[in-house]
Amino acid sequence: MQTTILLIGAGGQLGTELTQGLRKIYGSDHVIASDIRDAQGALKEGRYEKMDVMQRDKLFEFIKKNQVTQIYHLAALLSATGEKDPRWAWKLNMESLLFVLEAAHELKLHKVYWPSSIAAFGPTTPKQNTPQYTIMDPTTVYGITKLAGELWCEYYFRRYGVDVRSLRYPGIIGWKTPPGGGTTDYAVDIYFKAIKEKKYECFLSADTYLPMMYMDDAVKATLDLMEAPAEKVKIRSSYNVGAMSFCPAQVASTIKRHIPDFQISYKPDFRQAIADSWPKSIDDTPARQDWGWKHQFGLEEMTADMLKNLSA
Ligand code: AKB
Repeated sequence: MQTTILLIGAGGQLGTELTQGLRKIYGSDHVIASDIRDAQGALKEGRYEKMDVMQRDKLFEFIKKNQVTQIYHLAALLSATGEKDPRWAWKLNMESLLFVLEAAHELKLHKVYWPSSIAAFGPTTPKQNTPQYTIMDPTTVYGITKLAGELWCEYYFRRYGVDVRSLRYPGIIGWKTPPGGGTTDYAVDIYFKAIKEKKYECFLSADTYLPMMYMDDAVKATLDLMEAPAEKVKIRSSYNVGAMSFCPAQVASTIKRHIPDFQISYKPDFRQAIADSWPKSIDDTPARQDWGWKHQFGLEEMTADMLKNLSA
């Protein structure tokens, strides 16, 4: 049977770029982007379905009708927006994952991808080089859904043999689509504002270190994991993946080397407590050993690429 991939939540920051990456590999006819909203930008250039993942029957019907073989399920409320409506964040993030896992089992899909996050860790997790296996005590509803979701993925793999794969993303930084409601969003906003206004007011304090990754690396990590032979994917909850770790003051001084009159000020809000509960850097040895994960971008290379693309 040929491969047909459905991306759910494709209109988001990562979904838009993953759709483009998958279309390059499998061809536009074999990749269906979907989201609750109408298609935007590059998503219009291929197959697109306006779809609400919470409508289980319609989702199942669509999968059958289109002979979908793989799902990338990216729809979720992130850490900051989740705190505004915890009950809805729980319902959307958990029920949609269960619908996708049930579909994978009942309709015999070949593979499922679901993203976890550093938000699955918490205040008593070791903060430096956070290991793959350690204390996980998330404080946000988003983090709770990520930890529970990881356990559900592993359960479906062990009990039903569903080939489900997952990564614990750090903050992801890209220039094509703005992020939507996360705590790491400052690291994207700062570049947009540096170009437009030459100044930025940051909602985290100057020395808040967090693990981060450039979009190109995030897409590469996801595709590398999904293309790896099943026997190499030894962790079926979710893999730690790292690339770099920095704080707002470091991004600001890197930007200043390109835009000397750039100014940053700090006004921490409720997102500070969320950031303080997360790891500062990640140990991703199992991902590197099992399926060869290797990042390419550090802060300097990413800053040069972000500013070049945003200016253009
Ligand atoms: C967020 O900040 O909520 C996300 C994440 C780290 O999962 N970017």
